[in-house]
Amino acid sequence: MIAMHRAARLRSMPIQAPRRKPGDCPTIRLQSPNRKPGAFFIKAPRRKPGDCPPFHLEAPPGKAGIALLIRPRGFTLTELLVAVSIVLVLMGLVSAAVAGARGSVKKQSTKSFIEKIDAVIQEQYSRYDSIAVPLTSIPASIANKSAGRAWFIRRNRITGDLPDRWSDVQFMAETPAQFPLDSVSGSQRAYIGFWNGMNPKPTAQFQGAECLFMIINVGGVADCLDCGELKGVARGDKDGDGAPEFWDEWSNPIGYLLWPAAFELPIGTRFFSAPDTPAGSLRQLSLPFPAAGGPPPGLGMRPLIYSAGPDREYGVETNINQANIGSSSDPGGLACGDLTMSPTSTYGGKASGPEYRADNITNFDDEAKQ
Ligand SMILES: [Ca+2]
Ligand SMILES: [Ca+2]
Repeated sequence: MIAMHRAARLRSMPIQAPRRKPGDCPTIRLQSPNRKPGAFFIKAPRRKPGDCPPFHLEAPPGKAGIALLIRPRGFTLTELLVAVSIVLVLMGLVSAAVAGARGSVKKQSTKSFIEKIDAVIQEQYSRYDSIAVPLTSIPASIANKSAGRAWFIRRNRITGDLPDRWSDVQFMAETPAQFPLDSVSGSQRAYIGFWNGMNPKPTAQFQGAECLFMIINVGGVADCLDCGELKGVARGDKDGDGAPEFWDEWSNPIGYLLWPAAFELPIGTRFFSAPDTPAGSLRQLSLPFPAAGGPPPGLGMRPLIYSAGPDREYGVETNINQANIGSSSDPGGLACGDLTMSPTSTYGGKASGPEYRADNITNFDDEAKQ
Protein backbone atom coordinates (compact mmCIF):
# COMPACT_ATOMS: atom_id res chain seq x y z
CA MET A 1 0.00 0.00 0.00
CA ILE A 2 2.76 2.41 0.86
CA ALA A 3 4.53 1.76 -2.48
CA MET A 4 1.32 2.27 -4.50
CA HIS A 5 0.59 5.42 -2.62
CA ARG A 6 4.10 6.75 -3.36
CA ALA A 7 3.82 5.88 -7.09
CA ALA A 8 0.50 7.71 -7.34
CA ARG A 9 2.02 10.78 -5.76
CA LEU A 10 5.00 10.71 -8.15
CA ARG A 11 2.77 10.55 -11.22
CA SER A 12 0.78 13.52 -10.09
CA MET A 13 3.81 15.51 -8.95
CA PRO A 14 6.78 14.81 -11.25
CA ILE A 15 9.00 17.15 -9.34
CA GLN A 16 8.65 17.74 -5.69
CA ALA A 17 9.68 20.99 -4.16
CA PRO A 18 12.92 20.69 -2.32
CA ARG A 19 12.59 20.00 1.31
CA ARG A 20 15.06 21.94 3.16
CA LYS A 21 16.26 20.93 6.56
CA PRO A 22 18.63 22.93 8.66
CA GLY A 23 22.15 22.05 7.58
CA ASP A 24 21.01 20.01 4.60
CA CYS A 25 20.57 20.46 0.88
CA PRO A 26 17.27 19.87 -0.90
CA THR A 27 16.23 16.46 -2.17
CA ILE A 28 14.24 16.10 -5.38
CA ARG A 29 12.37 13.05 -6.53
CA LEU A 30 11.78 12.57 -10.23
CA GLN A 31 9.60 10.26 -12.19
CA SER A 32 11.53 7.66 -14.16
CA PRO A 33 11.91 8.36 -17.94
CA ASN A 34 9.54 5.47 -18.92
CA ARG A 35 6.86 6.93 -16.63
CA LYS A 36 6.70 3.75 -14.65
CA PRO A 37 6.51 4.13 -10.95
CA GLY A 38 9.89 4.71 -9.55
CA ALA A 39 12.04 7.46 -8.40
CA PHE A 40 15.54 8.70 -8.64
CA PHE A 41 16.81 9.93 -5.39
CA ILE A 42 19.10 12.86 -5.44
CA LYS A 43 21.81 12.80 -2.91
CA ALA A 44 23.57 15.93 -1.95
CA PRO A 45 26.36 16.09 0.54
CA ARG A 46 25.72 17.90 3.71
CA ARG A 47 26.93 21.40 3.51
CA LYS A 48 26.16 24.71 4.98
CA PRO A 49 22.76 26.14 4.06
CA GLY A 50 22.96 28.14 0.89
CA ASP A 51 26.14 26.38 -0.21
CA CYS A 52 24.66 23.42 -2.00
CA PRO A 53 26.46 22.01 -5.03
CA PRO A 54 24.71 21.24 -8.29
CA PHE A 55 22.37 18.29 -7.73
CA HIS A 56 23.60 14.90 -8.69
CA LEU A 57 20.97 12.66 -10.21
CA GLU A 58 21.54 8.99 -9.78
CA ALA A 59 19.74 6.07 -11.30
CA PRO A 60 18.25 3.57 -8.89
CA PRO A 61 19.87 0.17 -8.55
CA GLY A 62 19.22 -2.05 -11.59
CA LYS A 63 18.31 0.84 -13.92
CA ALA A 64 20.31 2.24 -16.78
CA GLY A 65 22.76 4.74 -15.45
CA ILE A 66 21.87 8.39 -15.75
CA ALA A 67 24.07 11.12 -14.49
CA LEU A 68 22.89 14.66 -14.86
CA LEU A 69 23.84 17.92 -13.37
CA ILE A 70 20.93 20.12 -12.52
CA ARG A 71 21.44 23.64 -11.45
CA PRO A 72 18.50 24.42 -9.23
CA ARG A 73 19.02 28.13 -9.07
CA GLY A 74 20.22 31.14 -11.14
CA PHE A 75 23.73 32.53 -11.27
CA THR A 76 25.00 34.35 -8.28
CA LEU A 77 26.42 37.83 -8.60
CA THR A 78 29.91 36.47 -7.98
CA GLU A 79 29.54 33.91 -10.75
CA LEU A 80 28.33 36.56 -13.16
CA LEU A 81 31.20 38.84 -12.28
CA VAL A 82 33.70 36.03 -12.78
CA ALA A 83 32.13 35.16 -16.14
CA VAL A 84 32.15 38.79 -17.27
CA SER A 85 35.75 39.14 -16.13
CA ILE A 86 36.79 36.10 -18.12
CA VAL A 87 35.00 37.40 -21.21
CA LEU A 88 36.67 40.79 -20.83
CA VAL A 89 40.09 39.22 -20.42
CA LEU A 90 39.53 37.09 -23.52
CA MET A 91 38.37 40.13 -25.49
CA GLY A 92 41.46 42.01 -24.35
CA LEU A 93 43.72 39.19 -25.45
CA VAL A 94 42.05 38.99 -28.84
CA SER A 95 42.20 42.76 -29.31
CA ALA A 96 45.88 42.84 -28.37
CA ALA A 97 46.62 40.03 -30.79
CA VAL A 98 44.75 41.79 -33.61
CA ALA A 99 46.47 45.13 -32.88
CA GLY A 100 49.84 43.40 -32.75
CA ALA A 101 49.24 41.74 -36.09
CA ARG A 102 48.22 45.04 -37.67
CA GLY A 103 51.29 46.78 -36.24
CA SER A 104 53.53 44.04 -37.57
CA VAL A 105 52.01 44.34 -41.04
CA LYS A 106 52.56 48.11 -41.02
CA LYS A 107 56.17 47.71 -39.96
CA GLN A 108 56.82 45.17 -42.67
CA SER A 109 55.10 47.30 -45.28
CA THR A 110 57.09 50.39 -44.28
CA LYS A 111 60.30 48.37 -44.33
CA SER A 112 59.43 47.25 -47.85
CA PHE A 113 58.83 50.89 -48.93
CA ILE A 114 62.18 51.94 -47.54
CA GLU A 115 64.00 49.05 -49.20
CA LYS A 116 62.55 49.97 -52.59
CA ILE A 117 63.53 53.62 -52.24
CA ASP A 118 66.92 52.67 -50.88
CA ALA A 119 67.60 50.42 -53.86
CA VAL A 120 67.16 53.38 -56.21
CA ILE A 121 69.36 55.69 -54.12
CA GLN A 122 72.04 53.05 -53.62
CA GLU A 123 72.26 52.29 -57.29
CA GLN A 124 72.89 55.94 -58.02
CA TYR A 125 75.25 56.36 -55.07
CA SER A 126 77.45 53.48 -56.14
CA ARG A 127 78.31 55.29 -59.38
CA TYR A 128 80.22 58.17 -57.85
CA ASP A 129 83.47 56.50 -56.87
CA SER A 130 84.27 55.82 -60.50
CA ILE A 131 83.05 58.92 -62.32
CA ALA A 132 85.49 61.08 -64.22
CA VAL A 133 86.23 64.57 -62.96
CA PRO A 134 87.92 67.11 -65.26
CA LEU A 135 90.99 68.64 -63.68
CA THR A 136 89.63 72.06 -64.57
CA SER A 137 86.80 71.43 -62.11
CA ILE A 138 89.22 71.30 -59.18
CA PRO A 139 90.14 74.69 -57.71
CA ALA A 140 93.76 75.63 -58.27
CA SER A 141 94.11 76.19 -54.51
CA ILE A 142 93.82 72.47 -53.94
CA ALA A 143 97.23 71.01 -54.50
CA ASN A 144 96.28 67.42 -53.84
CA LYS A 145 94.35 66.50 -56.94
CA SER A 146 93.09 63.24 -55.48
CA ALA A 147 91.57 65.09 -52.54
CA GLY A 148 90.28 67.73 -54.91
CA ARG A 149 88.58 65.10 -57.02
CA ALA A 150 86.89 63.65 -53.93
CA TRP A 151 85.77 67.11 -52.87
CA PHE A 152 84.32 67.88 -56.27
CA ILE A 153 82.41 64.60 -56.34
CA ARG A 154 81.02 65.09 -52.83
CA ARG A 155 79.94 68.62 -53.44
CA ASN A 156 79.07 69.01 -57.09
CA ARG A 157 77.85 65.53 -57.83
CA ILE A 158 76.65 63.62 -54.78
CA THR A 159 75.28 66.56 -52.81
CA GLY A 160 74.03 68.19 -55.97
CA ASP A 161 72.37 65.04 -57.34
CA LEU A 162 71.04 63.72 -54.04
CA PRO A 163 70.35 66.81 -51.91
CA ASP A 164 68.58 66.55 -48.56
CA ARG A 165 67.93 70.26 -47.95
CA TRP A 166 66.29 72.99 -49.94
CA SER A 167 69.11 75.43 -49.26
CA ASP A 168 71.38 73.31 -51.47
CA VAL A 169 68.82 73.27 -54.27
CA GLN A 170 68.35 76.99 -53.89
CA PHE A 171 72.12 77.51 -54.01
CA MET A 172 72.38 75.57 -57.25
CA ALA A 173 69.51 77.55 -58.74
CA GLU A 174 70.84 80.95 -57.72
CA THR A 175 74.60 80.54 -58.07
CA PRO A 176 75.27 79.89 -61.74
CA ALA A 177 78.91 80.80 -61.27
CA GLN A 178 79.40 77.56 -59.36
CA PHE A 179 76.62 75.52 -60.94
CA PRO A 180 76.37 76.74 -64.56
CA LEU A 181 73.41 75.28 -66.33
CA ASP A 182 75.56 74.02 -69.18
CA SER A 183 77.71 71.89 -66.88
CA VAL A 184 75.39 70.67 -64.15
CA SER A 185 74.05 67.12 -64.29
CA GLY A 186 70.64 66.36 -65.74
CA SER A 187 69.28 65.77 -62.24
CA GLN A 188 70.57 69.12 -61.02
CA ARG A 189 69.07 70.88 -63.98
CA ALA A 190 65.74 69.26 -63.18
CA TYR A 191 65.96 70.37 -59.53
CA ILE A 192 66.76 73.92 -60.52
CA GLY A 193 63.67 73.97 -62.72
CA PHE A 194 61.60 72.40 -59.94
CA TRP A 195 62.79 74.98 -57.43
CA ASN A 196 62.19 77.90 -59.75
CA GLY A 197 58.67 76.65 -60.42
CA MET A 198 57.70 76.44 -56.77
CA ASN A 199 55.76 79.38 -55.39
CA PRO A 200 55.76 79.74 -52.45
CA LYS A 201 58.95 77.91 -51.68
CA PRO A 202 58.78 74.78 -49.48
CA THR A 203 59.58 74.95 -45.80
CA ALA A 204 62.41 73.17 -44.03
CA GLN A 205 60.31 71.01 -41.69
CA PHE A 206 60.24 67.88 -43.86
CA GLN A 207 62.82 68.97 -46.40
CA GLY A 208 64.76 65.70 -46.28
CA ALA A 209 61.63 63.72 -47.15
CA GLU A 210 60.63 66.28 -49.78
CA CYS A 211 64.03 66.26 -51.43
CA LEU A 212 63.93 62.46 -51.50
CA PHE A 213 60.59 62.58 -53.29
CA MET A 214 61.99 65.12 -55.75
CA ILE A 215 65.11 63.01 -56.39
CA ILE A 216 63.03 59.94 -57.22
CA ASN A 217 60.29 61.62 -59.20
CA VAL A 218 62.07 64.55 -60.83
CA GLY A 219 65.77 63.74 -60.84
CA GLY A 220 65.62 60.64 -62.94
CA VAL A 221 68.47 59.13 -60.94
CA ALA A 222 69.50 55.52 -61.48
CA ASP A 223 67.31 55.36 -64.56
CA CYS A 224 64.30 55.59 -62.27
CA LEU A 225 62.29 57.42 -64.84
CA ASP A 226 59.03 55.71 -64.08
CA CYS A 227 59.88 53.83 -60.89
CA GLY A 228 56.91 51.50 -61.28
CA GLU A 229 57.86 49.57 -58.17
CA LEU A 230 57.41 52.71 -56.10
CA LYS A 231 53.87 53.44 -57.23
CA GLY A 232 52.49 51.54 -54.23
CA VAL A 233 54.31 53.74 -51.75
CA ALA A 234 51.96 56.14 -49.97
CA ARG A 235 52.59 59.81 -50.51
CA GLY A 236 51.19 63.17 -49.54
CA ASP A 237 52.08 66.65 -48.42
CA LYS A 238 52.19 66.48 -44.63
CA ASP A 239 52.96 70.12 -44.00
CA GLY A 240 51.01 71.48 -46.97
CA ASP A 241 53.97 73.44 -48.35
CA GLY A 242 53.48 72.23 -51.91
CA ALA A 243 56.35 69.72 -51.82
CA PRO A 244 55.11 66.12 -51.45
CA GLU A 245 56.80 63.34 -49.52
CA PHE A 246 56.74 59.55 -49.42
CA TRP A 247 54.82 58.38 -46.36
CA ASP A 248 55.19 55.42 -44.08
CA GLU A 249 52.23 53.31 -42.94
CA TRP A 250 51.51 55.74 -40.12
CA SER A 251 51.08 58.59 -42.64
CA ASN A 252 54.32 60.32 -41.74
CA PRO A 253 57.01 61.42 -44.22
CA ILE A 254 59.87 58.97 -44.78
CA GLY A 255 62.98 60.88 -43.73
CA TYR A 256 66.22 61.15 -45.66
CA LEU A 257 69.72 62.25 -44.65
CA LEU A 258 72.49 62.36 -47.23
CA TRP A 259 75.47 62.45 -44.82
CA PRO A 260 74.35 60.67 -41.64
CA ALA A 261 77.82 60.80 -40.10
CA ALA A 262 76.82 60.29 -36.48
CA PHE A 263 73.95 57.91 -37.10
CA GLU A 264 73.66 55.39 -34.29
CA LEU A 265 72.49 51.82 -34.79
CA PRO A 266 72.09 50.11 -32.41
CA ILE A 267 71.39 53.16 -30.31
CA GLY A 268 74.58 54.22 -28.60
CA THR A 269 76.82 52.76 -31.31
CA ARG A 270 78.11 54.76 -34.26
CA PHE A 271 76.97 52.97 -37.40
CA PHE A 272 79.62 54.31 -39.76
CA SER A 273 83.13 53.64 -38.67
CA ALA A 274 85.71 56.01 -39.96
CA PRO A 275 89.19 54.58 -39.49
CA ASP A 276 90.93 57.64 -40.87
CA THR A 277 88.90 60.07 -38.79
CA PRO A 278 90.97 61.68 -36.05
CA ALA A 279 89.91 60.86 -32.51
CA GLY A 280 87.22 63.25 -31.36
CA SER A 281 86.24 64.26 -34.85
CA LEU A 282 82.71 63.34 -35.73
CA ARG A 283 83.13 63.04 -39.44
CA GLN A 284 85.73 63.05 -42.11
CA LEU A 285 84.38 66.03 -43.96
CA SER A 286 85.72 68.28 -41.23
CA LEU A 287 89.27 67.11 -41.72
CA PRO A 288 91.75 69.87 -42.52
CA PHE A 289 91.61 70.22 -46.28
CA PRO A 290 93.23 69.12 -48.40
CA ALA A 291 94.46 66.19 -46.37
CA ALA A 292 97.00 63.74 -47.64
CA GLY A 293 95.07 61.66 -50.12
CA GLY A 294 91.83 63.13 -48.86
CA PRO A 295 88.83 61.18 -47.73
CA PRO A 296 87.15 59.10 -50.44
CA PRO A 297 84.24 60.68 -52.31
CA GLY A 298 81.50 58.90 -50.39
CA LEU A 299 83.48 58.70 -47.14
CA GLY A 300 82.16 55.19 -46.67
CA MET A 301 78.80 56.66 -45.76
CA ARG A 302 75.52 56.02 -47.46
CA PRO A 303 72.29 57.99 -47.26
CA LEU A 304 69.96 57.23 -44.38
CA ILE A 305 66.29 56.57 -45.17
CA TYR A 306 64.11 56.23 -42.11
CA SER A 307 60.59 56.07 -40.76
CA ALA A 308 59.61 57.52 -37.40
CA GLY A 309 57.85 54.23 -36.66
CA PRO A 310 54.63 53.63 -34.72
CA ASP A 311 55.33 56.41 -32.20
CA ARG A 312 55.42 58.92 -35.09
CA GLU A 313 58.45 60.61 -33.54
CA TYR A 314 61.76 60.65 -35.39
CA GLY A 315 64.11 61.45 -32.51
CA VAL A 316 66.67 62.38 -35.16
CA GLU A 317 68.22 65.80 -35.25
CA THR A 318 68.58 66.90 -38.85
CA ASN A 319 70.18 70.23 -38.09
CA ILE A 320 68.49 72.37 -40.69
CA ASN A 321 71.02 75.13 -40.13
CA GLN A 322 73.94 72.95 -41.01
CA ALA A 323 76.36 74.28 -43.58
CA ASN A 324 75.31 73.58 -47.12
CA ILE A 325 77.19 73.12 -50.33
CA GLY A 326 77.45 76.86 -50.60
CA SER A 327 79.66 77.11 -47.53
CA SER A 328 82.43 79.60 -48.21
CA SER A 329 84.73 78.44 -45.46
CA ASP A 330 87.37 76.32 -47.11
CA PRO A 331 86.32 74.97 -50.47
CA GLY A 332 82.56 74.96 -50.79
CA GLY A 333 81.01 71.68 -49.74
CA LEU A 334 83.81 70.82 -47.37
CA ALA A 335 81.43 70.97 -44.44
CA CYS A 336 78.59 68.99 -45.99
CA GLY A 337 76.77 67.43 -43.08
CA ASP A 338 79.43 68.54 -40.62
CA LEU A 339 77.76 68.11 -37.27
CA THR A 340 80.45 70.14 -35.58
CA MET A 341 79.02 73.20 -37.26
CA SER A 342 76.88 75.51 -35.19
CA PRO A 343 74.42 74.68 -33.78
CA THR A 344 75.91 71.57 -32.28
CA SER A 345 73.89 68.68 -33.51
CA THR A 346 73.29 65.12 -32.57
CA TYR A 347 73.00 64.42 -36.24
CA GLY A 348 71.35 61.06 -36.66
CA GLY A 349 71.11 60.72 -32.92
CA LYS A 350 68.80 61.50 -30.06
CA ALA A 351 68.01 65.17 -29.81
CA SER A 352 66.34 65.38 -26.42
CA GLY A 353 63.50 63.99 -24.38
CA PRO A 354 62.32 60.38 -24.54
CA GLU A 355 64.06 57.81 -26.70
CA TYR A 356 62.09 58.02 -29.92
CA ARG A 357 64.57 56.14 -32.08
CA ALA A 358 63.90 52.67 -30.67
CA ASP A 359 60.95 51.94 -32.98
CA ASN A 360 62.32 53.72 -36.03
CA ILE A 361 62.63 51.71 -39.25
CA THR A 362 65.68 52.41 -41.40
CA ASN A 363 67.46 51.14 -44.49
CA PHE A 364 70.33 49.95 -42.25
CA ASP A 365 68.32 47.80 -39.82
CA ASP A 366 69.19 44.46 -41.38
CA GLU A 367 72.85 45.37 -41.75
CA ALA A 368 73.04 46.43 -38.09
CA LYS A 369 71.78 42.99 -36.99
CA GLN A 370 74.54 41.13 -38.82
CA1 LIG B 1 55.61 68.95 -47.77
CA1 LIG C 1 60.16 56.68 -33.44
